[in-house]
Amino acid sequence: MKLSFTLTALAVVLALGTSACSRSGAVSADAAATPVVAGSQHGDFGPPQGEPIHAVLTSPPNVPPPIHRDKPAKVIVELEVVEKEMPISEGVTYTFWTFGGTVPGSFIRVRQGDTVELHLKNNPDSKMPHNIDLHGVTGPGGGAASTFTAPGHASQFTFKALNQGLYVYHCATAPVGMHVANGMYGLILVEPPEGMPKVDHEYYVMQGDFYTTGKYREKGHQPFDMEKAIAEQPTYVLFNGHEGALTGDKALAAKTNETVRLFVGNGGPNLVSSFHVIGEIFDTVRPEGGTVEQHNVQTTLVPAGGAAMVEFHTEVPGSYVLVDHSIFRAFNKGALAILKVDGAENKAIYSGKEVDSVYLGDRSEPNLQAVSTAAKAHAAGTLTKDEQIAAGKQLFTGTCSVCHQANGEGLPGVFPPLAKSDYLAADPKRAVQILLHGLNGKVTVNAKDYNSVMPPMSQLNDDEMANILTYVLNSWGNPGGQITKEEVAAARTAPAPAPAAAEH
Ligand code: HEC
Ligand SMILES: [Cu+2]
Repeated sequence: MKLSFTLTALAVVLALGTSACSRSGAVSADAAATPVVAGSQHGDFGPPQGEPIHAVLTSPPNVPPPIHRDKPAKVIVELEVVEKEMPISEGVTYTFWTFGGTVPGSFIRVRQGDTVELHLKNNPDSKMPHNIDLHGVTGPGGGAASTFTAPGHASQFTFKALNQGLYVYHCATAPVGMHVANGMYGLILVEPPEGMPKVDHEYYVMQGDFYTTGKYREKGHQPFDMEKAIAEQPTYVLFNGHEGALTGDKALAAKTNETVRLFVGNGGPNLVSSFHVIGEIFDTVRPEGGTVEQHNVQTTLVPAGGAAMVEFHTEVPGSYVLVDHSIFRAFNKGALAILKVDGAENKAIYSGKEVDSVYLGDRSEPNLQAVSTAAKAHAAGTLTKDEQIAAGKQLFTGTCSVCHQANGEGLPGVFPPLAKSDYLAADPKRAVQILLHGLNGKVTVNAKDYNSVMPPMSQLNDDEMANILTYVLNSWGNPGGQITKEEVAAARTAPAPAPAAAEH
C-alpha cells in the first residue's frame, strides 16, 4: 500500500515534469499529461444504476460503439460457444471452436465500474464442454470455474470491472492449449469512466497460431495437430482466424487525414507477436493494453494472452500491410492484413507508387485470384491439361514472375529466361527438382551463363508445382508437355539430384 502510494506520487511528479517539457517544446499536442493512476484506484465504483443494459457484441473486425455513459450500470453479456467448420485458407477448412461463431470471438465493451453479468451458452451441437477466463476479471480463474458448460447447457457469473484496459478472454477447459489453438479467444475492452479519445475508425484485429496436420495451404479439411502445437511450430499464423480475413475486398478501410485505432490482441496459444504496420508509425501505443502511453512506435510486442491499443493518423493513400514482423509468419504462414487508405496523394510526404505485388506476393489484389483459382482447381479433383495451365498461370504470377518476369524473359545476367529456354527443354522433368530443391552453381541457358541462386519453392504443394510447370512448358514457345501432381509427389520423396554444374 505504502509502496504503491509512493509510486503514484512519483508518477504525478513525472507527469508534471513531462507537461512542463512539452509546454516549452514547439508542439503542445501532447495533452495526455493527466496523471496515470492504476485502474482500481480511479473509477466509478458505486452500485449499478438504471435498467440493466444488454451489451452490443460485434464480430471482428468491428468494434462496439463507444459507451458515453457517466454512471456505472449492470451490463448483460450473452456469449454462445459454437464449434464449426470454417475456411482457414483458400480451399482449406478447419474445425474451429468459437465464442460467438467467429475467430476471434465477439468483442465486448464495458465501462470501468460496470457490473457485468456474463451468460455463457454452449451450443447443443458442440462436442466439448467449454468455459471462459476473462483477463479483465478480478477473481480466481477469471470466471473459468463458474462457467464450465456442457454442450446444450448455459451458465452465468457476475463480476465488477475494476480495472480499465484491453483484455483477452479465452477458454480454459482442459486441454487448455487445444481449446485456445482452435480459436477460443477474444477481447474485452474496459473503457475508462471518462471514455476514450474520439477517433475516426476503430478495428478489432487478433492474431493466433494454428496447427494442422497438413502443410501450409495443403487443401481439404485439416485436423488439429497436437505434436506441432507442443513443439510450437504453427502451420498458420493468422489475423482474425483465416488467411485473407483482412485482405482484398475484406481489407480494413480508412481515408486520408483520419485517425485509426486498432485493438490488437494475441490469442496465441504459443507465439508472441511483433505487430507492425508497413508504412505507418504508431503515434500512440498503449502497450499490453494498459494505461501508460508510448509514442512514435514502429513495432509493438503483443504477448500471447495479451493486447495493445495502437493509434495512427493517415496521411498518404495506399495499402498498408499489417504483419507480425517475425516475417516468415507474414509471408509464409499468413500473418498479413491490409488497411486500404483512400484519398488524394500528398507528394510532400510521400512521392507515390503503390505497395506492389512484389511486397505482397500472392496476397496483393491482382494475385489473390491466383490462390482461389488454385483452390477451386484442387476441389474439382483431377485436372485436364488446359485446367492445369490456367491454374498454373495464376500461380506463376506472384511466385515465379518476381524473378523470371511475367513474360518469362528473365532479367539479363541475373535471372535466366524460361521462355524458349533450351535448359528447360533439354529435360523438363528436371524442373520439378529445381522447384523442390532450388538451383545454384553455373547454368547455361540459351548460350548465356548464369551463376546465381534460386531458392527452393518448397512452400508450393504438389499440385501447385505441377500446374506451374505445365503452364511454363506450354507458354512462350516452349515445347509443351505436362507435369502431374503424382510426378511431383514421387520426386519429393526421391533424393535431391547432384548439383546442376555437374550435369553440364
Ligand atoms: C528469387 C528469384 C527466383 C524465383 C522466385 C524463381 N526463380 Fe527460377 N531461377 C532463378 C535463378 C537465379 C535461376 C538460375 C540459378 C543458377 O544460376 O544456378 C533460376 C533457374 C530456373 C530454371 C532453370 C533455368 C531456366 O531458365 O530454364 C527454371 C526451370 C526455373 N528457374 C523455374 C522457376 C519457376 C517455375 C519458378 C516459380 C515456381 C521460379 N523459377 C522461381 C531465380 C528464381
Ligand atoms: Cu473451450
